[in-house]
Amino acid sequence: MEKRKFIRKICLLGDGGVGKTSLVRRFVFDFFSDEYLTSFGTKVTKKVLDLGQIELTMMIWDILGQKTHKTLHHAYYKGANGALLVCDLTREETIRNLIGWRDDFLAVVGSVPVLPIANKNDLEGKVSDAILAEIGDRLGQGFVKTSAKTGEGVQEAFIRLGKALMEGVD
Ligand code: G3D
Ligand code: MG
Repeated sequence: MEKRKFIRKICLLGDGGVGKTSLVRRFVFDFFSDEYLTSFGTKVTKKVLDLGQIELTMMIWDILGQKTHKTLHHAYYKGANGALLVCDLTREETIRNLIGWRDDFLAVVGSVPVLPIANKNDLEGKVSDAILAEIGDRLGQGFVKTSAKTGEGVQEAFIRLGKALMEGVD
């Protein structure tokens, strides 16, 4: 049977240096063939996911530079269908800041799936699971732990968001 095809926009949100660009690079093998820059400093990369009966083309929007949720252009969020909220497990403030990233994003796009990602799981000096659980509660779901360096959890994170985007589509 022919697969049903969908195209969805997702944003990578989170403080500078948490590993957003590294996660995209790890996830998307054909990184150099399918990218373009927007005029307001964003890189967009395309990745096709095979989700059984569904072929989902993810347009992955990545902010360039060290923007904060307060300085980010709303054109970055506009039309997004979901987001990965990325923090650095060794820097507590990047975890707490995800609340602001989430709130600003949802204020622009409405109610869409977001998935919290705790990156740099390969490093020493990580914050306690109690802190992750506290912020996870406030975000409404637990963190997926990843390492863009080793690849741990990276496919799982994007595929989990992809499936959430396709929920309700039959
Ligand atoms: P950003 O796009 O969120 O700003 P980057 O973050 O992807 O540019 O990553 C920032 C730095 O963290 C980079 O190091 C990158 O190699 C490193 N990094 C990203 N993900 C991981 C990870 O999972 N584990 C480890 N150990 N490092 C990671 P540099 O030195 O280039 O600044
Ligand atoms: Mg980056």
